[in-house]
Amino acid sequence: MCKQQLLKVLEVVEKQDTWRKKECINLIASENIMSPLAIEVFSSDMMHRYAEGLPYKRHYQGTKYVDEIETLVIDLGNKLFRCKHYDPRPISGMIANLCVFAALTEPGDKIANLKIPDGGHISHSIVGTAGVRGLKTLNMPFDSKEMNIDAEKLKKVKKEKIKLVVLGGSLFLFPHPVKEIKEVLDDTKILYDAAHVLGLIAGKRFQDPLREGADVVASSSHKTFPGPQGGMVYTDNEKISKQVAQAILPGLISNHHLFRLPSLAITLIEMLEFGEKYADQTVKNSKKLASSLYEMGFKVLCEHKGFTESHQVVVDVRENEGGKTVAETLERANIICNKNLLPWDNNEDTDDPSGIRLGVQECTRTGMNESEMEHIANLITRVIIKGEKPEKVREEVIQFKKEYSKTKYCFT
Ligand code: DSN
Repeated sequence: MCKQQLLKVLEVVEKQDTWRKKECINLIASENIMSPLAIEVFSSDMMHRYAEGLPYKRHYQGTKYVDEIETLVIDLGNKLFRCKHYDPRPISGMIANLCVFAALTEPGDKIANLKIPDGGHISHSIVGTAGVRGLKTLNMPFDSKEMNIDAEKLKKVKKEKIKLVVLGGSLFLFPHPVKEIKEVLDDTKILYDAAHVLGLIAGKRFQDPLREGADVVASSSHKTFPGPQGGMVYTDNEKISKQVAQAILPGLISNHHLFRLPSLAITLIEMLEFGEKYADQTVKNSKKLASSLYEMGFKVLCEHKGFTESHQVVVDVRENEGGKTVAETLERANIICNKNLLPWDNNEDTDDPSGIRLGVQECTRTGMNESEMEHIANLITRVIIKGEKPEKVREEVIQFKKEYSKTKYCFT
């Protein structure tokens, strides 16, 4: 029995590695692949150890090399994101948001957020992390044609007592109007959730939230930023950094999953070296995938704005049987994306929303450029619009993927 289960574990892992890594076109906008070097250092002895606290001020002995790596990570984070206080300890993007909520709000306070169908992440909402903190929420006005926050209309809610504005999100095509919102809500603190676009920010290809007026940035480390799964918070404000540090320990995280740190260090170095080229190609690719899908007959959002300025392409597939069926049909062809709520959906439509969301960052990391985006658009069109059997297209996808087995924009 025991042996059978062991063999099962090995078999399932091998299947995962073959299928998702070697045979699929991966278009989930919140995923990425680490570089070979980052993978190599991922399973160091640090995975077994404890190091509560800050480097060289730990609550445990035996941490001298962890201290060295974490100090390096902090220095590299400050350099890449041009900030003064980079903290890599939050163990996920949601926890990073919670650390900021714990630092800057009290239960009962009100935050301004985006509704989930407008792109807000669940952690910004009362069904998620904001609710766990006991916060109330005020949904910011959203222009679904422009796919952005309506800063003008936000002026009307200025009188509402808002403790924190949360920008950034999961459906994120265009830079948010950080500067305009700072002007409207002057001394209200702004948290910018950079999880989706962190790699583009690092590559100077999206927006620069701290320079535009955000007080603090929280993020995960594994979407457009191709690091190990985890989180981070950064700011220029010393007081906020100390409040966040207090929220981290003793508040929310004891040990901060040390095995991530060497891989994070490698990723930060590689993003300093290759980040601009990678971010640039990512945005070129998303624009090309979007325009190709549009020309082939799909209702891609925001044609009038060039479709996207991020890694994401958003398609309204109500005419094509809806988000659930389209995403499931594409999976049968080994094209992996997710169904997604769009602004005109209700929260309750989660099981079968209007849209699909495609992210090109992982394909870009494997060396795909504009011509490959056109090819992918064609494969999607054949399955969804022309009605070709997904299983037949899957064979072509497997062959196509063989050409893209290496990771680019990194040291080899
Ligand atoms: N919900 C995830 C996504 O945007 O895919 C991120 O946590």
